[in-house]
Formats: sequence, C-alpha cells, structure tokens
Amino acid sequence: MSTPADTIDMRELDRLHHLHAFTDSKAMQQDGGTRVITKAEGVYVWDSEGNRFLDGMAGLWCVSLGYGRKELIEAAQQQLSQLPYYNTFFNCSPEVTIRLAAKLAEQTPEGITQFFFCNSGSEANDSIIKLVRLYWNLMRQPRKKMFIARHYAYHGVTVATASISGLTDMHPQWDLPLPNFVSHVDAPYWYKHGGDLTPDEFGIQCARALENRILELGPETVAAFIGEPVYGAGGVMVPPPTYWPEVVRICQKYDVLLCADEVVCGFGRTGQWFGSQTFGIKPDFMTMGKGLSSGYMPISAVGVHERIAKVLREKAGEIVHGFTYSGHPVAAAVALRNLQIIEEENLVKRVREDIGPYFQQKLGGLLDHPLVGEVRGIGLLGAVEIVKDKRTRETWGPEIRAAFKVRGHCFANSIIMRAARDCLYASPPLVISKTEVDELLGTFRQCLDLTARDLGVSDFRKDA
Ligand code: PXG
Repeated sequence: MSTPADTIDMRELDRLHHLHAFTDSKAMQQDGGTRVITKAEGVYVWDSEGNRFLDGMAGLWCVSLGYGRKELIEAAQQQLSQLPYYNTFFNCSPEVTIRLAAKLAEQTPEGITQFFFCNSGSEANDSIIKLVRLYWNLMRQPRKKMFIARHYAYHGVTVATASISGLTDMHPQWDLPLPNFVSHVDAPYWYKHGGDLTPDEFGIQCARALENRILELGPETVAAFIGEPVYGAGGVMVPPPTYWPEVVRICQKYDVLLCADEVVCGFGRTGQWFGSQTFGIKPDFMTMGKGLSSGYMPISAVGVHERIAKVLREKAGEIVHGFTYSGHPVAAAVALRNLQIIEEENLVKRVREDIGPYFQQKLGGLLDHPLVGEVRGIGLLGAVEIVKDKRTRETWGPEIRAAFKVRGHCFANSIIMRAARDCLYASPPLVISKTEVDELLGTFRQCLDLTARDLGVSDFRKDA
C-alpha cells in the first residue's frame, strides 16, 4: 500500500521540527520516519495510514479506562466551561482539586492523608526528594540526605529523578547521577541475579543488601529508600514475597523514610488499588501518575503520610515549592471522574479476580516457546524474557537485539508491546476483554514464531 500524501507531509514536518522523547532521531529517519498516530477507541489506536493496533501498553502504562471514554471527555468539557484554570498558590484551591485530594485519601493506604499535585511522575518524585530533605531539616537531622534506590529503577527524567533511577543508560549523557546524592542497591530480579537461591532466599538477600548499605553509609546520613512495588520500565520484575516486608522492617529500624513509586502500579494494575497493598508496603510517601487520569490529562500526585504531613504543616512555614499547574482543575476533574469510574465498574476487583488471572494464565502459556526464558507478572502487568538458551539463560546479546526484533513483528502484525533489554512487556488497559487478551497474546505468540524463524531457531516449528 502506498503512503498517503498527508502522512508524508507529517513525517517531514516531524523530522524538521519535532525532537522526540527517548528516540534516536537518525535511526528513526533510516527506518522511514515517525509513525503518525491519529485516533483511538477502546483498546485500539490507528495510524495515519489506516493501520489499527491493539495497544498492549495502554499508551505508556497509563490509559487504564481505554480510549474514547465519554465520561472523561465530558468531565473535561464541563470543567473547562466552569473554571479552566486556577492555581493552588496564595491560599486558593479550585473546588475540584479539593475533591480529588479527598477522594485520594479514601483510596490510598491508611495513614496517607495529604496530597501534593504535579503534572508528571518525574515532577512528583522530584517533589518527594525535596519534601524528604525538608522533613529531615525540620527534624534537626540535616545530615540525613542520601537516597537509596535500586538498579533497574525508573523514577523520572529530571536531574534528580534520573539520578535516583537505576537504569544506567539514563546517566552518561547527562553526567549523572548527582554526586553524594544517591546510592543504588541490588534489584530483586531473581531470574537474572538469583543464582542458586530460591526466590524467597533471594528476596531476603536483596533486602539485606539495603540494610548493609544503610550501615555502610551510616543511618544518620540516609534520608529515604525509594522503589516501585513492581518494576515498570526496568523489566516488570515482581519481587519475591519475602522482599518488601523485610525492606519495611529495615527502613523502620534505621528511621529511613520509605517512598513507594506507584506511577505504574497505582489504581488497580496489580489487583489492589496500590502495589503497596499488594506487597505489604507501608509508605511514608507515594508517587502517583499515569493511571490517576488514565492518561487523558497530565496530572500526578505525591501522597504524604500523616506523620510527615503533620511536621510539614506545623513546622515548615511556607513550603517554597509548587508548579503553575499543580492541581490544575481540568486535570483534577478528569482524574476525579476516572477514579469514580474505576470504583463504579469494580475494575480493581476485575483485575484481581477475573481479567488479571486470565491474562496471567495466557501469558504463562508462552513459557513453552523456545525463545521464552521466563514469564512473570501480576494483575495486568506482564513480561517475557527472550533467551537464546533456556537452560543457561544466555541471551542473544546486544548486537542481535532479539526483543526489538519481536517488537518489530508485533507492530507489523497490529499489536503494540514494549521492548527493553531482552524483555517484552504488556500493560494493557484495565478494561481489556478476554477476547482482546486472546488477540494480543495469540498474535504475540505468532510474532515469537516469526522471530524464532529469523534467528534460525530450529525447533520452533515443533511448538508452533
Ligand atoms: N516513576 C515510574 C515508576 C515510572 O514508570 C515515572 C516515575 C516518571 O513519570 P513521567 O510522567 O515523568 O514520565 C515513570 C514513567 C517506558 C516509559 O518506556 C516509562 C515511563 C515513562 C516513559 C516511558 O516504559 N515511566
């Protein structure tokens, strides 16, 4: 099929004027330029050439309610007419922003009482970093400044949040991490690093690595530990059940604040409202984004535990921090409606008891494929590890980029999956139907077959 003229024009304008996020521009041009996305409905998106894709990533892990939800559109329209903008500075609040904060207080784990709004997960984590510093200054422990974070973590792209992120390719271009700011500890990534240990033993070992690091640095210098309940961009690693309870114990023992980055896990994705509830985490700070508004408007939030909030309220004086669009009324209205719909449609329970288990069962069925070394996930989060040798777990290596070959076949066969390192991820809308799960993972299996053929894997036909 020939490419329509307006697509060619759009690609050219994109090439001339648009600097993309996380993209190698030269490679994209060699590949034919950008894919122009034009519309979406339900779990499907369309490009300007009329191709339809089943969006197995819910955008970037965010479009929980799927595309085209009239209620969210109406909430935005109504708020735009009534009050399109006001801010949260100078003792003011848009009414809807207050309602959203109160709603979040109902849904977040016990003890999380106050909410600070931002526009992105990065800004929310950056705000947490500042609030943690402020808290320890107010507590007269100004030496408590170090963050401990984990390898493979994704916490954002600002100077501070890229520093605490543990994906090492996020650092060299920007001379990060910032000095004397963060220390990274081992990830509970059993498939890759567990060796001969059982997952439970390995979970304890990783938590103890945190304890050892606190002791090495000196507890009087360690401000906070931050982690995603289940990793997102770093590989959808689901920690062994022993891991988080031990981390909670260690943070309490050494008076280290615990920050749960719920940007991916929040709002039902793991089968509870928050990953913290799924894993028994008792956070002092929580980061929320993405699913907070199903991605329809940019909005994120920091949840603060009452014991911290009390200190900030009583001792801080003016908190010299805030964005023009903190608590933006249109974003807040969409988020509030989004949270109501998640409740009305019982989506958290659906993920826990119905579609989540169905998705995990179908995903698990891929393990017999010769390219698949491990399948892991929880709720509507899933990942597969692509390997060359299932027994030794040897990968195809960075030259072959096997996971990216699979992703190429996915796009060519009308499904969207996310590739990173040697993994492919799925994080579909919470409203995905069983038929759509079958379509996504059935097509994905065919894409694995096609990749096996490309790579000359001889026994794939037996399984096909
Ligand atoms: N924390 C977590 C756990 C995230 O996944 C952020 C913070 C930062 O949020 P913002 O809104 O500033 O992007 C994220 C974002 C990917 C991908 O390629 C993942 C994210 C963002 C962009 C791409 O998987 N996660």
